[in-house]
Amino acid sequence: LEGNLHRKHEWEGPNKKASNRSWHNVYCVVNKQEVSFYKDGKAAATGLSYHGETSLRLQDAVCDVASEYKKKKHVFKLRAADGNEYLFQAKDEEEMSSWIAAVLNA
Ligand code: I3P
Repeated sequence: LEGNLHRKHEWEGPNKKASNRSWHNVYCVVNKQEVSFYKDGKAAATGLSYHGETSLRLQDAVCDVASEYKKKKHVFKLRAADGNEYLFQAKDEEEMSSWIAAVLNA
């Protein structure tokens, strides 16, 4: 699965809050037990990642609706085994469910 999502970095490691905590529109690609981030679909095609970020390993990741996050709708959270945690906002419930399923099945 790939497409645009709004992303907020919450944790950059166990007990380490992310320093850049604002929401950004990123193009996300879930593939082969990894999620990769790009500025847009064109950048994804060239393989040039968003701000040079490395892909996030999805093995043993936890992904679910961010029911405790009330400021925005259709938000899900993804916590990777390395302690990175992100919030993602989809455009509606259906899109959110598709992303959660894609992450869990990656
Ligand atoms: C952040 C930005 C985020 C906000 C975050 C701020 O500031 O306002 O939208 O998260 O709050 O730190 P900046 O743009 O200056 O980096 P929310 O939208 O979830 O409130 P936080 O630090 O409490 O997560």
